Amino acid sequence: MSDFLWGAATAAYQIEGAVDEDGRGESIWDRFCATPGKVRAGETGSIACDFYHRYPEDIALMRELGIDAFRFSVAWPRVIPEGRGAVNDAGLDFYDRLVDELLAAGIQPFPTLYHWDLPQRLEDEGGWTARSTAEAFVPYAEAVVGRLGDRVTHWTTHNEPWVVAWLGYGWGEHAPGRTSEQDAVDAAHHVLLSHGWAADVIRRDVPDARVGIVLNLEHVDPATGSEADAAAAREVDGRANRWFLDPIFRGAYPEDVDLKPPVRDGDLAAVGARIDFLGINNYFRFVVREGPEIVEVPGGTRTDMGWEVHPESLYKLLRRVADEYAPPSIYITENGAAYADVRSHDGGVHDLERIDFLATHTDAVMRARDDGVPVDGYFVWSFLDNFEWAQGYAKRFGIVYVDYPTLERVPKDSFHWYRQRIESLQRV
Ligand code: IFM
Repeated sequence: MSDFLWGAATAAYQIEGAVDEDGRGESIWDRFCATPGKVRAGETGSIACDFYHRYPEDIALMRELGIDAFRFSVAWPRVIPEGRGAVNDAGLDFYDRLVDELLAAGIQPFPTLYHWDLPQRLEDEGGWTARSTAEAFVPYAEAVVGRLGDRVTHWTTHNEPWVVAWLGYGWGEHAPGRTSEQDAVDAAHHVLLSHGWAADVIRRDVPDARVGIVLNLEHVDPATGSEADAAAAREVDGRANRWFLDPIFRGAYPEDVDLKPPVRDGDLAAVGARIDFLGINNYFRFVVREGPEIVEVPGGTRTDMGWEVHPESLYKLLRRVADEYAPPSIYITENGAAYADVRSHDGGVHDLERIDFLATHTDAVMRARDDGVPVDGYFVWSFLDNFEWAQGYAKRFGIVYVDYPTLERVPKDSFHWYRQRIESLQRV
């Protein structure tokens, strides 16, 4: 079991704060948060967990936890504040220090180049609906890789292109808040294209690089045994899963999904170029009936996000991805649960539901691995409670509680449970 990586995941805008420091430019999330009515209670990421200043203390906690790897994202507006053009060395310095501190603690850095904080300047020029944003991603990747590539081997280009496209451009629930189906489709294609182009640059500049992309994938069950429900489930699967898996692994969008991406000659070869690993983020399954309509199954337990707890679906998802797409390696790059955690009289946070969630989901991952799925690591979402996008700070996903008024960190019971789980499996 020693080659299996146990980790924890985060993202820049959700934890860093320090939005006006060291030359960082404005991101679409700064703008979205400043727009009344977009984020719960008008909350913003301007302080968040103050990870920008407190990362040494947090890495000390990671060390106590015993994780092998830490997944974080790099903020494009820190590195190239205007999106394209001048590189801001002070922004890169932060990630340089972070990587050094992680390595000194014996923790492998797993950076993601894009976790949703597009420089606002690029959004003003069309954002991900414009091919020029995919072009701008390449020099940004070059700048980051040029600085960190001597110490970082595992590189992720994007986090959850489906969310970028549909929540950001299709349904307006995330920054930049647009509501057009065609914008979502254009954005998704340009995100995937920029992944392919950046992957080339990473391989060129980092000889031993392992390059991947992170997709949010969900197992889909039809609500009944009817043919109509099966067809509806296939439709949902097409838009949520196959529309991203097919171009990455087969170099083609699925023909049964009626969406028209702005594909030019050579694009699909770039998107479909070999990856070294697939990152899978998974939180729930879909149950679908004719419509298609996503339905809530009565009974069962749900997290504070209202998401059904269904570990068997993670097992099925992993088997299916391995059987149909054969990625050389898979990391569970996010899995976890939000619960309404409180600090109790004894000062601790007794998050038994999260422990149960993590125990059953890590069991499902290990079962898939035993059955031959090439899963090489598991990253819990999240290390810290953090800014949960449009839900602000109301949803707590961390295994470390953050007392926002003081920014004090309090390891939850799940932190101690995870430490033991890592320790016991490392010994196997
Ligand atoms: O907080 C997010 C993260 O940024 C991306 N994946 C899902 C998490 C929980 O919603």
